[in-house]
Amino acid sequence: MIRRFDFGHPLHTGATVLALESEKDISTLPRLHVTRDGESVTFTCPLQADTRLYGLGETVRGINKRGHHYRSWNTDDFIHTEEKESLYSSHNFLIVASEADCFGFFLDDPGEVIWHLGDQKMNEMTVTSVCGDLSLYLIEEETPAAICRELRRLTAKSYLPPYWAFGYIQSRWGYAGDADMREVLEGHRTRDIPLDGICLDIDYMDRFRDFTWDSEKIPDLKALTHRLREENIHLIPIIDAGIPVAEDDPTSVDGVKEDVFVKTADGSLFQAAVWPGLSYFTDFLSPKGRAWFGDRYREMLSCGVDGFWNDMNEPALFYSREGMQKAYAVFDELRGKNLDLDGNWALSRAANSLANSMDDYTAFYHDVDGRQVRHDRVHNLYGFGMMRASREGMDRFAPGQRFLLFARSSYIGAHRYGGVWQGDNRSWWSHLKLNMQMLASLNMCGFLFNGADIGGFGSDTTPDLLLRWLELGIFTPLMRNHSSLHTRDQEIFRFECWEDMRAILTLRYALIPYLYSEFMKAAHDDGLLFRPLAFDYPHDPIALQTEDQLMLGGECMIAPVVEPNSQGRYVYLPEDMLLLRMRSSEDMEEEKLEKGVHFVPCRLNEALLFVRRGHAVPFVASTKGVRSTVDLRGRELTLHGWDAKAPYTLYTDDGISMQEGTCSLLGGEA
Ligand code: MIG
Repeated sequence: MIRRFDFGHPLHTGATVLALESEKDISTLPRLHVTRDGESVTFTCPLQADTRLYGLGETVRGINKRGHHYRSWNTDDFIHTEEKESLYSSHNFLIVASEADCFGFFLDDPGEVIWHLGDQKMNEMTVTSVCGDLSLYLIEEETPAAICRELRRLTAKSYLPPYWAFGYIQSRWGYAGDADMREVLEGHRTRDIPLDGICLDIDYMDRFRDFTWDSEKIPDLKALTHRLREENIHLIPIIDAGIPVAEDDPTSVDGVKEDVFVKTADGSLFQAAVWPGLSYFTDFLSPKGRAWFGDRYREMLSCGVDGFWNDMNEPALFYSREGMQKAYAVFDELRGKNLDLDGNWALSRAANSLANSMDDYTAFYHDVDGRQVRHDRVHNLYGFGMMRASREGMDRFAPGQRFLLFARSSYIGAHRYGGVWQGDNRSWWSHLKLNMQMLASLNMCGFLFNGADIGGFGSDTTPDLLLRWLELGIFTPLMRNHSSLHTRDQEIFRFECWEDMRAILTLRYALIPYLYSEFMKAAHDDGLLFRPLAFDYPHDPIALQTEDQLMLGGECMIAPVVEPNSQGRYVYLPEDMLLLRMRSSEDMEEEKLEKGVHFVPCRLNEALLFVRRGHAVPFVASTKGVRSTVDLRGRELTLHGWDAKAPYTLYTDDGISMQEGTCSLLGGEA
């Protein structure tokens, strides 16, 4: 059951789709004690010793969020260390679960929200809405999974990616055009490493200008997409949020003419720098701004592009002129001085506070239902609006067709427009684990289609880390290897052990029918593709505490190795399961393991999957000659389960339209 409680004057954010009246008497809100301080509203709730807190989508730390504080404030911060309070998205959804009680709530508040989840007082949680204008949706259900299902009913069904988007995607900051595409294509195809997509990063653009491409690097975009498509590869260009301030840029000129950019209090166009230099920012909160931006995708779509990634949409701001003036004033004052501690601080603060500054975020306004609203009060909706704009543009271009779309910044509800990736992680083992844990939290918030940069974005990866990461990546809906400029080459074919990596990739392709099927079932039934063990085994004390294993679909569990130099790991089996120790789709061992704790050996070139007793997972019987998802068509499937009798319901459809698919029963009583 969902109940709505309004505070202050909530804005219409577009996050929810269910028409629910707010309850008149706020004092009937159970469990959460409300206090006010000026504009802000705080919700306080005691935490029992056994209370677990789930949700918050894209955040650092474990699956149980208790014991830390978070801040909903979409931020381009590329160093995701343990203490970070914000990443690129804000997902204000939390589940409070204990033996005695279980409820969840979604704060539809696009401004700043502070979450103290037992980090100040261990037995108390406080959640503060800084602006105090919000709708609180209280969800009361028996189980966390049922609460997540209700959230989805409130915020609509999941986005559906095309089938090919489950294929392996190769990306790198630096890929700019024909030559890079050829090199990546050949690197994979000549070694029979399967591949379905290649990303283009900002360097493909003409001077980082959205909706342009550098004619030297890409003389003919249509020809490029066609050439790649002949190899069953899809081209996935990046689109940034900012539009350059440039009179020779037709997009910019048109946007000014159409009056779609955000403005400052005096009515002038707001400007801040991103990659192309000073830029304008589309008002994604107004229908007019969204329609305009969405239509800009048209030209690339008509050249055959059918996948995009949206970046920099927190929005990230490098600096504004005003911010720069202030910094120069500080530098001028300090020039030539003998700086003591305070002086040093002042110097570095002046330089380091230029980007993403609150001064800039409070300097411009959005048009929300005809009202001018200052950006900071709706900050967390910007990426959501950009996703919505681009997706609606694609829908207008080709109604009923599925496109690949994933974005960096989002808000609850954006899961109906596209997927997300987890942003600029690093080639750190801790981020491999974080990747897995965030999978669970993002699923709870509706983002079934997600993944992290495999191998790590920043820092130099190592072959063992990449291998282990691929061994998790084969299960994630978005399976993209991406790395930063100035880091070591990270494509599979650059490594001495590429054959091991390729062998692991064959597992991905063997599992795509299962992953796709489970994804679509979760999307249609408002279920979760990945769940913490606690969701499925709520009365199992060990399952309640398991943070490094996840249930995947209805049939199985994953427990990837996330530590360096490990030849195996401890795995907790909440019930009897069939262990699949897999080196490739053609090379796996099966072992029946009983409920309990096991040390499971797992060499560097092996991935693990655990199938629940009484269930079966279908694999493509042979992936010989499979170079992309197209080659999976019509292949025979084999069921792997504890016993031969376990059936599996496979969901299939055309993979590209919105047409409903069919379910077929595989196996069963032979
Ligand atoms: O500020 O386009 O998260 O994936 O490669 C860096 C360059 C901008 C950040 C994205 C990353 C991408 C990079 N972008």
